Amino acid sequence: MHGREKTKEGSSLVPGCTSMEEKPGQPAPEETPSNAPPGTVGRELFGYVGIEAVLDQMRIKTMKTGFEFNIMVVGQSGLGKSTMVNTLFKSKVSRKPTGPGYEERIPQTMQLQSVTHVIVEKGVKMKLTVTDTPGFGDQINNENCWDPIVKYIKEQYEKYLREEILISRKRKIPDTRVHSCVYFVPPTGHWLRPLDLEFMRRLSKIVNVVPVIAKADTLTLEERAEFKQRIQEDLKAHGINVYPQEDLDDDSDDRLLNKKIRDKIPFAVVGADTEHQVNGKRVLGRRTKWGIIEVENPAHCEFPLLRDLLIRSHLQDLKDVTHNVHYESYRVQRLNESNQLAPSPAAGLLGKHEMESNL
Ligand SMILES: Nc1nc2c(ncn2[C@@H]2O[C@H](COP(=O)(O)OP(=O)(O)O)[C@@H](O)[C@H]2O)c(=O)[nH]1
Ligand SMILES: [Mg+2]
Repeated sequence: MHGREKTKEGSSLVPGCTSMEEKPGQPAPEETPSNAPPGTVGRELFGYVGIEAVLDQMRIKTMKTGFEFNIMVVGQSGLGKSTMVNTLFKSKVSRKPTGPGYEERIPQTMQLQSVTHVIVEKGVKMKLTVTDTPGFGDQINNENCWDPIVKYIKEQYEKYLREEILISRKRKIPDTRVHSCVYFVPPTGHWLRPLDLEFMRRLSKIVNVVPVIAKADTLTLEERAEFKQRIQEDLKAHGINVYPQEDLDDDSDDRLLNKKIRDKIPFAVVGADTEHQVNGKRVLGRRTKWGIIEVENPAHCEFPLLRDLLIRSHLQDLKDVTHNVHYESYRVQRLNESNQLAPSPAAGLLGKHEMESNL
């Protein structure tokens, strides 16, 4: 399975073509020896092909169509999920103007709700959607508290699948699939609770899970480091494969880069949607008795690492893994089920009741 298929400049586009240094415009040598090994014929015949021009075409196309990226936040009530959604949108991703000391009232989240912002930067358009989920953990019995979230994630795969199997497909299928699910761990400083382990175990099978230590300002730096290590051990011991999944690293470059990230996960984050004046600059932060904790300052917390991973360095990889691994296993499972249930695959897939009973 190829989770991380990336197009690297000048590399694997056409494996046999090594004649990039040949000058454009030069006539291709025609005299291909008849005993040439198979595979060299095309190269000899075409000479310089100019395949790297495809990179410009891809860039222009992406700029024109833009791209969609969907994040979901999950975790117990009161851990700062809704605040984090606001932090993401108010931080340098797309700074919304707010007055000093401005505080937006965050109502308690009662149902799944999505906020979408279209961000245009240097001509590239990104539609960023963050889905906020109601917290859990308030009930005495938390059994099956993951059901609505798992259902939502699968419903988005189902929507995509239904568009994909249509005979006349849309040129671009709207993508509401969750590309990354940020899981908030309470800052207890102890081990992971069985509830969090079970929740993440289930989620990690269907979506890219990025765990974070919530409200990290309530822990000292030493406590954060210790807790982080315990969580890493706990996840490993329980076989929970969070993002970036080790078994999906394609090559040594990937391994090197992702190892650094894996060592830092879960990020110890602080959320805030209030701006303060610090040294003449407006910063997003939380006022505490020790001063202002700046959420965008890497010396204060790891929110910048989370944002960079999601929106900068790993955005395309999160999308690739969602499509090639998570969506793919959903698709295979659904088509297998339909084949067993119905004489024709499409007939099975299009049965509404069947879909609902499967979610
Ligand atoms: N100390 C601290 N408090 C936070 C942080 N993020 C949010 N809060 C506060 O925690 C409370 C619950 O936040 P909310 O975003 O509604 O949590 P949700 O239930 O997970 O959506 C609010 O009073 C927030 O101001 C944080 O990083 N640190
Ligand atoms: Mg909330």
